[in-house]
Amino acid sequence: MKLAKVKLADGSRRGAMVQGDSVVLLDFNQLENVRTLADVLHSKDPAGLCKFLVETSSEPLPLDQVTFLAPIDRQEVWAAGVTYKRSQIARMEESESGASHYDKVYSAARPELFFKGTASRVSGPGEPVRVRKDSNWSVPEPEFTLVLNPAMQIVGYTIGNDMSARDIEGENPLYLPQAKVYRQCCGLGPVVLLATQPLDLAATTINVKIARGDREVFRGETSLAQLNRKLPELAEWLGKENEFPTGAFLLTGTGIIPPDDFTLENGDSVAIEIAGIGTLVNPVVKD
Ligand code: DO4
Ligand code: MG
Repeated sequence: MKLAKVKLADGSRRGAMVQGDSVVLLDFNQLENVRTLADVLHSKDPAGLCKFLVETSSEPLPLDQVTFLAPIDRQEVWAAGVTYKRSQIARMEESESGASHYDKVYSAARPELFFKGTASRVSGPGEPVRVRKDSNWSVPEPEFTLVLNPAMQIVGYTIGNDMSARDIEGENPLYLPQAKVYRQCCGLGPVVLLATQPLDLAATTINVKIARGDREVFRGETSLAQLNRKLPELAEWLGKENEFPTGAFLLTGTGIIPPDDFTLENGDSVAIEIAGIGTLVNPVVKD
């Protein structure tokens, strides 16, 4: 089951279930303790609750009659790093001083985890993601993303874009928070796929296409089979000695990195497709 937050033609924002080519609205006024998509995701039985919340007075809407919003409420956004071989190699090449750190963290028991942002820094489908003005080498990082409830259980999956300033990160590993966390630094959406079925890692492919005008300037592909960590292991490390009363999103790292002479430009468009979830498209701004 796929859940979303959508905006309707009259400007109202609603929770919804996506079924094929249509969107079924949910009525969040039926239960006192369910007001947001996060309340549904954090409930004991999100799928059962959604069926109960279906707004029977509305007809399903065609997908093109709604605008998909980032599926986040008050959760924190975190990210894992250097979880694919491709990322380990790229980081070691970009950073003279940090190379050994990236080398070691790839195989260390403790993964790299960093704070990526708050809902205020997240862009939904179609909203701009940003390249910092003080960066001349920035890339999108297409990442399979876990939706975690306050008990740190994986309740769903979505698509994440961990926008990254490679020059700032490469200059000094201590600049990582500035390379990673700034306004519009993260894309999320378009839907949350409930984690009710076991994942087929090899079939969960992650594709990115970057367009500049009508030209495709980069495309890449990987799959979860290339991920060097187990998904529950990443969630468990995030939850150690920490509390997430409003839940969390955890981006699980990138396995796709464009060549070193590639940087995003103002006006580019980034499309990330993950099999079984959908496609997250964002325009890029640098202004
Ligand atoms: O250590 C740098 C960040 C790594 C990262 O974001 C990734 O591998 O996806
Ligand atoms: Mg990343």
